Amino acid sequence: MTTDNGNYGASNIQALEGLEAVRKRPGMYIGSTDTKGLHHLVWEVVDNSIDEHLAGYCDKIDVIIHEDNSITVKDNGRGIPVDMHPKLKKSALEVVMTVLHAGGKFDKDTYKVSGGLHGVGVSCVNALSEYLKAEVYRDDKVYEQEYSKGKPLGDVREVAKTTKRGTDITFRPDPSIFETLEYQYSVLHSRLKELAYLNKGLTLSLTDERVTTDDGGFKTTTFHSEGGLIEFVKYLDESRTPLINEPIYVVGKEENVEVEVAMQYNTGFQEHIFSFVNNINTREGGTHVAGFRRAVNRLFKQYGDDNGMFNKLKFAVSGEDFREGLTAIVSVKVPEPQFKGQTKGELGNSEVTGIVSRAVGDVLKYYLEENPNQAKKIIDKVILAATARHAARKAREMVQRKNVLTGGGLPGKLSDCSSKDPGESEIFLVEGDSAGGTAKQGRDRVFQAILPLRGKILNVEKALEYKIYENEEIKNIFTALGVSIEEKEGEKILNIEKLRYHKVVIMCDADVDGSHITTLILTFFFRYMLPLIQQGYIYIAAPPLYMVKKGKEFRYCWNDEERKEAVEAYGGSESSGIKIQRYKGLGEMNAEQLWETTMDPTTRILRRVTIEDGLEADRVFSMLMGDEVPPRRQFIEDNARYANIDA
Ligand code: 0RA
Repeated sequence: MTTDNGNYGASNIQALEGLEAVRKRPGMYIGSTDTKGLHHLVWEVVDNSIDEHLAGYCDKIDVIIHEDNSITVKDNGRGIPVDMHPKLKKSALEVVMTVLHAGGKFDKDTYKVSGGLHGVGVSCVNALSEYLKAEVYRDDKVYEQEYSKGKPLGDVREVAKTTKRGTDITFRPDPSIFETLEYQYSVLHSRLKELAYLNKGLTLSLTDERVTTDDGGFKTTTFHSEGGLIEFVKYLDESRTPLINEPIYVVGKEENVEVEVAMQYNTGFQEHIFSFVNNINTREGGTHVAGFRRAVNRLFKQYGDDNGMFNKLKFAVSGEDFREGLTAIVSVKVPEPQFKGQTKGELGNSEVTGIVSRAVGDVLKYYLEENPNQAKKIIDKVILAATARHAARKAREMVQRKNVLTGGGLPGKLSDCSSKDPGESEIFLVEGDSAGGTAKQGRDRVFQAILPLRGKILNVEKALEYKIYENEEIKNIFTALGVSIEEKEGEKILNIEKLRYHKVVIMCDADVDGSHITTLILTFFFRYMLPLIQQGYIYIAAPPLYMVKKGKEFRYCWNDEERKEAVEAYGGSESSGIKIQRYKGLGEMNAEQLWETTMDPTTRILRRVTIEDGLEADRVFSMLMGDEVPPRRQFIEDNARYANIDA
């Protein structure tokens, strides 16, 4: 950490665009005005503080949620400059806060999070805040300026002397812009935790002043990682059994590109590669991931060949065999990242492939030479993976060929709808044959199809891949939906061009077994049909929990609060002529009831399945469906209040 202020002057800051545009079309700048956009405001400010850390000037960032859902982000960076901007005749602080894209850091040699993927600058946060205060600790003085909807409420003032250095930004999002104003602790928590792993040595904290603890303080968590990515990989693999004793760790730097990788093999079958560029999660990978894969393929292939370890195999090993049971984090810092792809989640800089490949290759070469026992464990697993892949392909081809032979025959258990327009068609995956029967009677057969699933479907998290393609229920899901797995250049891809329904609705009982089955089905979609989730085709039906009845009048209720309201509306306490029926299963409703509560598009509640945080989703699925019991129990305890536990 250095303590000087660098060679920064106000003239570096350029004025570009007005803030009215941001208020007129906020979605253009922060993506949306829903809860995602609301949280985006925090990341915009935190990103600027992280930049200070990357530049070597900041090792502490505090985020506070105040009681009124306003936010303060404090850092001990250099402090936003306050000197006069020569052209604009305004303080640099005012320029940074009121002029779009005036972040002020145009130095190409520094790594920037802000101005990267979502970076639109703190001025956007200012424009979208009913109130904002910037406090700057710089040159032994405290400066302050306040704003409303992006407009200064006065000049920058010197308000005190100080020995501190840094910036505090407090903002209250504008209620006329945002659909919701409530900050979610868990959302801020998971990203700040991730940032701690990605920036070892940096301390971040989150305080929630809306929640007081038993000792009278506020709910607060501090994030700090000395082990960085090594600890991150261990955390992600928490509920998996490691294959090698310690993660393999890579650091390297070439042409101003910093490379950091941690990788661990576990005894499972999935590949989990997460990647970051300047701390931003690149969901679609890119050149850095390509470089990593190249090195893994090259080094393990070479090692296996040199030692005659693949001699017994009757077919060639392929790239994915080297990545089965591999969990890795590839993090690079690139001065001028180019993002491409549909959601700008893919790194495009071509020079990065070679740089990562060399850095990882050097370490792996050394590792394999020095650790022959670990190397053997990995290569044995690669051989097993190749064998299993061969079997899985045969099983898959068999299923898919059979479909072609029988004219793409649909599963016998499917009661299809008459519409052939996927845009209006829905399929209900229903727990059990009996509820399936009721759903079949209750549905609108024009656009609603029913596929009953027998009991608990296979836990794909634990099963070998070929078992999955041989499983009756899973085969039925593939054929009913009209999707298939194809191989292109050795990579498996899901072909959803012929998807037959744009709503795939999981409909299970509202009890513990039902939740378990829902989770099993979701795990399957997450691991094998992820694009369907990503494109918003997967839904969960919400059958009611109660019917409250008095005489001929009745109401359906989806939670305990509604039940209480209904009882009150009928003018009584629960015992006084009021009947309450608790629906334990779909089977307790008749066809008409199931239609009007759960299937009728005009009255039903459907919850669309979305993925907020890919890394966390991955970890949670593995934990819920994996072998280790203690983390699962902990998760269920922590989240019990979200679920309806049925004793
Ligand atoms: C412009 C220039 C410099 C730093 C910052 C802005 C800055 C912005 C934020 C937002 C939150 N915390 C921040 N910390 C710094 C460079 C300053 C210099 O060179 O002295």
